[in-house]
Amino acid sequence: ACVPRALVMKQRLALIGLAFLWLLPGGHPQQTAEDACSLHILVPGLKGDAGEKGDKGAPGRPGRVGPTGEKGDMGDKGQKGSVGRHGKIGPIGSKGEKGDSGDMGPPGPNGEPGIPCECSQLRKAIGEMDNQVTQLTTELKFIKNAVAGVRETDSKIYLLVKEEKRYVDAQLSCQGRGGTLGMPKDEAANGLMAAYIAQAGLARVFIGINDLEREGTFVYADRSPMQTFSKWRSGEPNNAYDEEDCVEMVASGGWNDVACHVTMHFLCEFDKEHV
Ligand SMILES: [Ca+2]
Ligand SMILES: [Ca+2]
Repeated sequence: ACVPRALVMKQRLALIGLAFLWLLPGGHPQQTAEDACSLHILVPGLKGDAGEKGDKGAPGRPGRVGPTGEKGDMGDKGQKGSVGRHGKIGPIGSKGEKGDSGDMGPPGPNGEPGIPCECSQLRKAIGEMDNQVTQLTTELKFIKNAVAGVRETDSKIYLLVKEEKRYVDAQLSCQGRGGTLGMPKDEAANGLMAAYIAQAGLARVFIGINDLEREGTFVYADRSPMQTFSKWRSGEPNNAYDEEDCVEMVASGGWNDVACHVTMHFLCEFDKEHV
């Protein structure tokens, strides 16, 4: 009854082990089980007096974490912190709208005096430009006439120039464009020129026939002599007042000798080869 249960179990196991050992041939009997039994089978003595109080023990291990407590009241607001560092530079913004124009600035200082001009050269240049303007104006008139319409045959182009000129100037004007005053050398050419004059609504124009060099001997503007063909109106040429050395054509196609210094419109002709 004094032996604890665990010890009894040990004793039984020891006895079984002992029985095995006895059965084994040449085996050595073991004393261990018997010793262990003798050690444990002790009779307790009388209870002694209470010992002195021992020293305080070492602190125990921390206990388990307790359940979450109830939420406490909010504390007072803390003090404002110091200003933080500058942040990074942000992305470039979109382009703004165009602003209003600024006020006009003050006038700048006067410039330094210029170098005296080569006035004679400038005058010469200006004079040349004036001439060019005059030339271009004349050219423009010619082009206007040309746009108004020309007449042409297989070999010739005829142009009525609606500028009033004396015979010599009229001839020069035609020559300046590479032609001469119109020279009707046959019926066909004369008819065409007459129709042209009539359609233009003109009464008379200078044509390229004259007897300037030798009275009574009419030649064409290119100095070629009269051939068999002529279209003198009746009674012409009459050399009236002894001064009629140039020739006009009237709208019907007839010729008449007239004074060269009178001014009237004129008719130029151009060889197509030379245009
Ligand atoms: Ca004459
Ligand atoms: Ca006459």
